[in-house]
Amino acid sequence: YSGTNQTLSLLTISNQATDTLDATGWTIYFNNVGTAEITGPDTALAGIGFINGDFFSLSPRQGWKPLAPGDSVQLRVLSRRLKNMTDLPKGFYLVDDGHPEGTALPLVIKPFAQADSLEIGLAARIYAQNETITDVSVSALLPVLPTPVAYAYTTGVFKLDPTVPIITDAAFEPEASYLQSELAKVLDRVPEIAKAKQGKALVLRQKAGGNAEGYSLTVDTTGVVIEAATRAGAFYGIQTLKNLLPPTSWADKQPAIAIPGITLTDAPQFAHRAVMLDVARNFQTKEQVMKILDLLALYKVNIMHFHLTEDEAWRLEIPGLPELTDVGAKRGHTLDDARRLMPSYGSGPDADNATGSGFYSRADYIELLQYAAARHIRVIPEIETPGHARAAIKSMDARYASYLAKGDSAAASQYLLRDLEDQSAYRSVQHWNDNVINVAVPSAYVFLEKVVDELIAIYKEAGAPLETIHFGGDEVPNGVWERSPAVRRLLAADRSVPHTDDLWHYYFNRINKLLSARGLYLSGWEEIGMKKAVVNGRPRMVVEPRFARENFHTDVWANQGANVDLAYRLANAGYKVVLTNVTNFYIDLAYNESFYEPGQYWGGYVDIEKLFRFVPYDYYRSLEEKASGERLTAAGRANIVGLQAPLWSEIITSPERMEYLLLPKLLGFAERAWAADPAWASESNERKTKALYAADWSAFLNALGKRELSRLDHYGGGYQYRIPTAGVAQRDSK
Ligand code: NAG
Repeated sequence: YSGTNQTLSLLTISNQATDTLDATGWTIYFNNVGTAEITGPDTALAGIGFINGDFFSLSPRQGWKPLAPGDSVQLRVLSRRLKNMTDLPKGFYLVDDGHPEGTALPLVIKPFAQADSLEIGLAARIYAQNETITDVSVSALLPVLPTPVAYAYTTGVFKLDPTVPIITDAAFEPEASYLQSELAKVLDRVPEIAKAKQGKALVLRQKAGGNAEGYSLTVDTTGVVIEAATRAGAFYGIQTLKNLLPPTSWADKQPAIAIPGITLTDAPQFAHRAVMLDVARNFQTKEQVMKILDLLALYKVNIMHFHLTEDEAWRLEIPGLPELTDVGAKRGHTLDDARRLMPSYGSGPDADNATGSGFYSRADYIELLQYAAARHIRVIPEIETPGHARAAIKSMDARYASYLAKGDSAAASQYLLRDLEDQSAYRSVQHWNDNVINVAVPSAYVFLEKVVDELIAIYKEAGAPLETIHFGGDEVPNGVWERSPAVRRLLAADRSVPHTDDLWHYYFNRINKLLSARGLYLSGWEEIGMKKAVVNGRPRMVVEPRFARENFHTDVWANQGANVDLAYRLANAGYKVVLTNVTNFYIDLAYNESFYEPGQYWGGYVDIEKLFRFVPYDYYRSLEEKASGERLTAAGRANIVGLQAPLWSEIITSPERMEYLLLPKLLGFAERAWAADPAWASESNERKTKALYAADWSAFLNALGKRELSRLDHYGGGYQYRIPTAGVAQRDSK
């Protein structure tokens, strides 16, 4: 039963084993998003205890009767309101004398009747929404998504077959081999790369001038010509050519493929078109990341922001700091020993859990960087600090303990990330009380410098570009550092840091210097450009212009409440801004309010239209509720460097789930990041805006539904996607 704020659920524990579950001597552990308690008379039977993060225990109380094989017991549990399946507890396992390492308990979920009745209203609303979409005939579809700058279909069809060679200017040789390998997937023989043009050909030609990533493309009966100034431009011309092939071409190799004649010119609206992958909360293999990189390239995304470190894991091998991956990349049953981290997000007792544990070796990462670079995708690594850093902190604690045991106290504390005497008390947004690096201990900088230098070396060896390292900065909880002797010593010794609140700038100043000394610039979440202040008697975060001139890049995400205009305030103050708005771009948010739809919803629901309708230079127009605030100045406008869609992975426990959340939302994102601002984005007459928008949205959705989904079925072995605009969630979604 769900009320406005709470849900009462029944937890049934049934003994399917052959032994009796005794009255004492066992504990069941599980993960849950908020606190939950056993309620009513059942409190006599068992109690739920909070451990840390999202980790809980359930243990018997005096009233518990031994549970014979085949018997079950029901416990009433009160929790915050469970709105969708993502809110349900998971990762149950039992620890007792017979199972000291824990044994996973299968979980069966039985949704309550109320959940189904909600689906009916939702279906009706979506049905009405779908009725406004007009039909576009297949011959009039947009030729390619994201929408190109200009195009015209011409008569005449080009018959592509393996005898047609690829002819390239020297500058585009790598792109020519890429094209060759892509065509090898659709043609039954591999076309040649030839020197001179005789007859039909696929031509890659360098032509100076124009946008750095722009290109032009012509298809006629004699072949295909792609012209571009840069390798990136040629690469995007090739992506368009791939998109012009009938989607089923990717299903089977064929002797020939017909491509309709077209002339097309194109260039991106933004130079920074980023998708963020969080592989820390749940891990994804190198192969799966490569599969995603192929998809990003197909839709002209050029940056992968790689969220490699978190409270719940550290996913990259750093030579010289083996604990980061020996301990920090492993989750399994523990209440905190020095071998692994406790379970999170349902990862369970098994330290070999495929998404709870795992990391990229240095060689894996180099391979990923090279794979991305060949697809003109830059990989921005994120090292989350000073908050969201529990895995690193625990790993360095483990290192400390092992060197101390060997009697080497200098080596023990070399990279320590906390003040051992710190008495500060806090809880992070994700409920950790031990996830913030102490920025006053000198060893923290020794650690960060080591990580930065190793990262630089990895990129160098891969031959991949590295311009910035993202240092996180989000969600540092109140209360940190306040009762730390190391902080007190720093405040006393350094006049530039008069107060704990000034530690923020002390810290990012040092990180900035560390990076700029190595020719890199600093990126972070919006908080790196802000400071704590008191406004109208209330504590509030305000823009701190101090670093604006240092070329900091901020990813502005929490555009809600008093911060609805924060992105524009930061841009106007001089910060380079990547619009990462939770309300429109957080693709980890559930598609809609269906109980069966996986995803978070703290920033609202995000379906494909939320991404499609985003207006970068006036995003108040894109919000569900009327909002206004500071507007972009001319200088501020120049500081909007691009757009970003993050995919946080708290609930992404399989590659299928990852693709389901990413697709087809990614296409809505690519449209806004690449295509020019549509006419409806700046039209002031409301009636005209609506009409222009309706036509555009229909054009986009028809191209998506009548062509792109079929491509996603076949391209790269096929991707899982959610059917766009359909009201009721696909219940078989893993
Ligand atoms: C925010 C957190 C992030 C979390 C996400 C889920 C940012 C910058 N921080 O609370 O750690 O995974 O939301 O949507 O987004």
